[in-house]
Amino acid sequence: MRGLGRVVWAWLLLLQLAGASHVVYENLLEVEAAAAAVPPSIVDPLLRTGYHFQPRKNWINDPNAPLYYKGWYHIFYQYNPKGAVWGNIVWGHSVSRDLINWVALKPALEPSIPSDRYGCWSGSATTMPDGTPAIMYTGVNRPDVDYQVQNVAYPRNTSDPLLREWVKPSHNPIIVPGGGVNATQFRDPTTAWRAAGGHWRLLIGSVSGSARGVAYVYRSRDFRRWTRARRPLHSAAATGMWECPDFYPVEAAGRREGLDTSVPGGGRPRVKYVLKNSLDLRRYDYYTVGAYDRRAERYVPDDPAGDERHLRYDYGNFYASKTFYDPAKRRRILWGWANESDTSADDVAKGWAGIQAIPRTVWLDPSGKQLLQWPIEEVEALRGRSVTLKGRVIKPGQHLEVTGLQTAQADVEVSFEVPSLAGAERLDDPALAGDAQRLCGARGAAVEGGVGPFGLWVLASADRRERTAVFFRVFRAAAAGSDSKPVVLMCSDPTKSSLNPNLYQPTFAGFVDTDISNGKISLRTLIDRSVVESFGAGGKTCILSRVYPSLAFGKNARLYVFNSGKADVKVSRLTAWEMRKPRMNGA
Ligand SMILES: *[C@@H]1O[C@H](CO)[C@@H](O)[C@H](O)[C@H]1NC(C)=O
Ligand SMILES: *[C@@H]1O[C@H](CO)[C@@H](O)[C@H](O)[C@H]1NC(C)=O
Ligand SMILES: *[C@H]1O[C@@H](CO)[C@H](O)[C@@H](O)[C@@H]1NC(C)=O
Repeated sequence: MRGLGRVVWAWLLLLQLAGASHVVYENLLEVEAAAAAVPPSIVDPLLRTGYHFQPRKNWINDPNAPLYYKGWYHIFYQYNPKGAVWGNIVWGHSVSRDLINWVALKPALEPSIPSDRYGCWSGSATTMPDGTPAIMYTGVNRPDVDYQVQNVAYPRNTSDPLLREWVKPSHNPIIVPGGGVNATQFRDPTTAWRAAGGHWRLLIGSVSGSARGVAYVYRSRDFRRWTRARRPLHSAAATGMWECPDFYPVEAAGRREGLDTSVPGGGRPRVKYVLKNSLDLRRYDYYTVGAYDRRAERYVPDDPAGDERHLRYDYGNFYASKTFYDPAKRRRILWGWANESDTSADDVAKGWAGIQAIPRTVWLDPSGKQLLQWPIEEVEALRGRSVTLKGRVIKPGQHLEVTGLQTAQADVEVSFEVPSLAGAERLDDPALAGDAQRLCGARGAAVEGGVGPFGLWVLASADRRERTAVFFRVFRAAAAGSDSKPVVLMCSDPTKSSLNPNLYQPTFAGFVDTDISNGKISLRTLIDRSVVESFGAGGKTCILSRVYPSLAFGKNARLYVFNSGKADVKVSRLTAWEMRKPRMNGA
């Protein structure tokens, strides 16, 4: 609308200057017609998310120090109280009984002491033996250089379950760079864990030399004086700065129960460890599963090539994540930040930027090789009206609309069955075979395949000019003999998600390490106006995309199942639920 106004106004001005000539008037009509075809602004409030975490307005990034205390869940977040772009960062603070309905409190940490005067950056919470939480966070203490130190803060009143006030003791900063550590690349302390003799350990992310990512170990007896261990817990060449490291134990294969970060490791051979780093170079979160040698204070990934294999929590828009152990339900929960995919100018006009992905329960897959992730069960309390389809066969080139409910804000679970995998395409280009994102870029949702692409078109317009495709594609592995396992690719393709220009709309994709020889695979997608957050094969592969439809929003958003392969695909069962809006920080 604003665009149209500006163009017409410019032409009217020209008209006045030129005199009302016939030619100019004709041009004006043409310009007006062209402008009317420009889609509506992405500032529309119908594109603001309904049930994903965000403050009432302004910019957010990393989730910080998630914790549970006296019946309340707390989430802190990097927050700009003054606008919808990064800057003026403080620790926003919200509390919840159920991780779904949120109440915003005043910021918990703001620059106020010499060691955080120029920044209160990311950090983590650790529960002391007496049950009191402590927050460790990075402060910037110089105006000219981005010099990073680590500080601690404690609750002023431990009787207050909302932990409204935080105190920074005078012995801050408690960790300063030194001994060859790059002071401008030294941040994001982890939750501390207890080692032998009750001593504390924690990690700080850094980079050594130009590109070796490093997680340094610090030790303390009293949580006050910290010294760096001679060798880092782990490091890897060519990975760049390791932001927001996270390190935690998981129960061996298949047990969903979470473990406290300080779980005693001795005598528990069935405990594995996960090390996650947010790679500043790539802006995604990568993890490995491995063993923690407490004596040597070293972490060794099970897969020797793990640091290059690039397992990701999420193959889409998901960064700076952090887990915490929830003692109330004995599970480990993952929070991660998803930024916007529009322009900064759009964000300023909207007045907000950034959301947190739906909190996910994480546990180790029975294979022991990767994690599984699933939206916390509390999300299901938001489910409203639903529609179920059963046993519907989608023929090649066909699609099926799911009608009878609004789907701009919805939760969809589908079980697919492919009767025959015989027609699967051969995956013979080695450059694509090892790179899911490139493979999906080359064989997107619109490229006909053998088995697949099949899946969902979400946030689709009635004419389907706009649609975001979330889908699978099955390939026959090329090299290793005819009996090798079929390769399953999962993609989120937003290249047709909006008629609006200037959006960042990359195809995101990951391989799904699942045995599809019985033809079965499932998909769950949480749709939330400008978020499409998908979980393939029970949470083996997850992809979050941000999209801003110009037609397919509000009541106009439609949902379809599609099959653009050459083989039949059966929807054994599909249930879609409308999702209610929870209390969200007063918005
Ligand atoms: C501490 O918090 C409790 C519970 O909210 C409150 O009743 C008490 O007045 C607080 N004490 C102080 C000193 O603020
Ligand atoms: C520290 O890191 C920055 C950013 O990567 C780099 O420019 C600088 O050269 C590094 N300093 C040292 C002493 O390695
Ligand atoms: C999110 O925004 C896109 C588009 O601007 C950038 O390309 C990403 O790098 C960015 N992601 C993060 C984690 O900052």
